[in-house]
Amino acid sequence: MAIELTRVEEFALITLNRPEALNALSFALIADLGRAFDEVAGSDARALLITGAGTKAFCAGADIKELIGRPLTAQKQGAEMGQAVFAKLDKLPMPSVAIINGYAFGGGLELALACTFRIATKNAKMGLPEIKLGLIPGYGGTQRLPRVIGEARALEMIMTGRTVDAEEAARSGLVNRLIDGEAVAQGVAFAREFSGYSLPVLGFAREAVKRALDNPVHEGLRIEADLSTLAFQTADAAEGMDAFSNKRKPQFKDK
Ligand code: CO8
Repeated sequence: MAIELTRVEEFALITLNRPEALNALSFALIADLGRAFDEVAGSDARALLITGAGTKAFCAGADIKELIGRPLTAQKQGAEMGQAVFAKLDKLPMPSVAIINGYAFGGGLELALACTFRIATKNAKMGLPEIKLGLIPGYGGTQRLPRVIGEARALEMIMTGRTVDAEEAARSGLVNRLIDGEAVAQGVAFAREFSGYSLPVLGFAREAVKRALDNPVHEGLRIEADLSTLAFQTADAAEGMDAFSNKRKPQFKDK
């Protein structure tokens, strides 16, 4: 397998494992990812962390060598297959964190964009360079990047194909923060900032924010009212408010 799915304490960890090709996304690797996302979805992991093997790259994008000379129908099916696999990641019941430990180009950045959060080492470099190959992104980049950094910045990255360094990525909101030290340990520390909260309630928060970007504000406010009422109905909400009143630490049970 070109990926490894392991456990780091309460978290699932996927490591893209083709360092000789800078962890490029072969179609076989994408299929492995799909199976791994299904396994993580059914597990008790509090979050999923994704990183790249080796010291150079998170992921250098789609495997360019596999794309050359493909018939159009196969190319379209390939894009749809990649999009469907990344949609599984986007819809996991637990949050996900891309730990960008080097290059994240093309499909590699698109994979990171399908995660809930992105953190990056200070040497990380990111971009959607497809235009330099005569292509455009096909695994969700044209849709998710503008939702993360806005239309103008997304168009600039996609139409110039330029590389963004870690500092710029943090300034533009492309990554949530920069990390120092052992990358997976930093990912664990980042995930612990939210992973003790109620998973279903975290899910309502993710859903409400995602829907904000697809709906006019009056619709979004209605969705927020519905989802915040659903959160209020959970046993975890009762526990959280009771713990506050009694000045004790809440014990959330994901119910
Ligand atoms: N695909 C296949 N092999 C790759 C890729 C890739 N994306 N990136 C790197 N490799 C391979 C290299 O060919 C090389 O292998 P070999 O030693 O056998 O020649 C090895 O990895 C190391 O790479 P480099 O020697 O190039 O390493 P450098 O440190 O000099 O450069 C870079 C690193 C800058 C990351 C450089 O490798 C690079 O520019 N890579 C390509 C980045 C890119 O253009 N990515 C976008 C790909 S297109 C895409 O992701 C979406 C397409 C649309 C999707 C729809 C599909 C159906």
